[in-house]
Amino acid sequence: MRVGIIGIGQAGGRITDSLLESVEKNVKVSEKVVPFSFAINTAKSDLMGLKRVPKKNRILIGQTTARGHGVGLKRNVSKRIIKQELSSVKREIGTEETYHLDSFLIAIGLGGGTGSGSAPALAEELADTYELPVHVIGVLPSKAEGKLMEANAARTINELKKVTDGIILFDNEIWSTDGVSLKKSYQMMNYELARAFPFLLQAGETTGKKVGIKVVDASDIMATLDGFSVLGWSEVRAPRRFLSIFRKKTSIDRLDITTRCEMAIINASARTTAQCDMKNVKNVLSLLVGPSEELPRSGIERSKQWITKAMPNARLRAGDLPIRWTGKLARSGVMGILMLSGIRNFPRIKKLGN
Ligand SMILES: Nc1nc2c(ncn2[C@@H]2O[C@H](COP(=O)(O)OP(=O)(O)OP(=O)(O)O)[C@@H](O)[C@H]2O)c(=O)[nH]1
Ligand SMILES: [Mg+2]
Repeated sequence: MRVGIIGIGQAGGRITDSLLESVEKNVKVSEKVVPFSFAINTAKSDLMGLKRVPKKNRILIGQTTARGHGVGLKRNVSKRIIKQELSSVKREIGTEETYHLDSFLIAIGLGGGTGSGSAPALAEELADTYELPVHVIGVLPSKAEGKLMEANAARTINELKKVTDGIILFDNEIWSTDGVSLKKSYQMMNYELARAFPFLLQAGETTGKKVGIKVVDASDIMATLDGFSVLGWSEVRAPRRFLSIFRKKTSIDRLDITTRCEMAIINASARTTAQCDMKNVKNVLSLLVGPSEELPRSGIERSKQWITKAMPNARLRAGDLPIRWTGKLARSGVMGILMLSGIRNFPRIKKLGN
């Protein structure tokens, strides 16, 4: 699956950087799944702090109004700015190879000013111009960030609902970490959000040598993403075969491979990017990732049974992606990924005043 990523504002830019890092580390030819990326901001320093988005694709907007310093949570200001600069932003995006794309993905902090104010107009324009689905990764502010951010988030969600094909939510309220610097906390959250992303994209590109028992493709991912969505992933490591006689066995060691697959999916459901009631889920996409010997048919079947029971009202699309882990994960193990979608009644969004 091929996605063009556009991050707007501070959160959007950083999340785009994290998604790119995750893709570069896990996909052989990263341009195949993410042909291009952009970062758009009213704050110059945010753009300069990025590492992966190509320099030529970092666009500073609103120079006469914001003077390179951001809009200080004022959505109306960034709305005016994007209105004036939409055609030049569009021209920049048009210089990239958009022909083979499956969709656009816009990343923003819902509670800020720049990303939240400009994403709806840009999303609408992209959908009209390219006739491609436009999805949004939207970060919900933590409660401690205050009423203004919550009000911004509520307004942004209302506007995005009308012009996009779906919003993937990430809730800072449940994922931020106390006792570390804000920078570190953002890094940890962005890692969490980006970790499973390359495997979802790869699953949608069935060109690899190894093909799973059951393949999910780009159209399955698109059909699943509808309305509000959340993502969850977890890794269950296999025991070390040769060293295991010297070590005390842990409960994980005793799990057989079928149970490890099921565990990976159950754990993924408990670690979603925002809280939701599983009874309200309309579409589920599940993906088991790992070396093919770790992905037995029985494991896939068992995890499907669990999902059907836990989410009785959902349509399930399930698949597996055989890969060899590299780097730190060189040890064997399985990753379970869940995309839960079509969710109504998000407790957190209700509280924002929607
Ligand atoms: N998860 C996550 N949240 C972030 C990150 N950076 C900022 N945020 C959150 O994003 C929201 C603020 O949005 P920003 O993206 O900073 O705002 P902006 O679009 O740059 O707009 P202005 O700064 O007002 O011009 C707050 O809820 C922050 O906690 C990040 O790297 N990761
Ligand atoms: Mg900013």
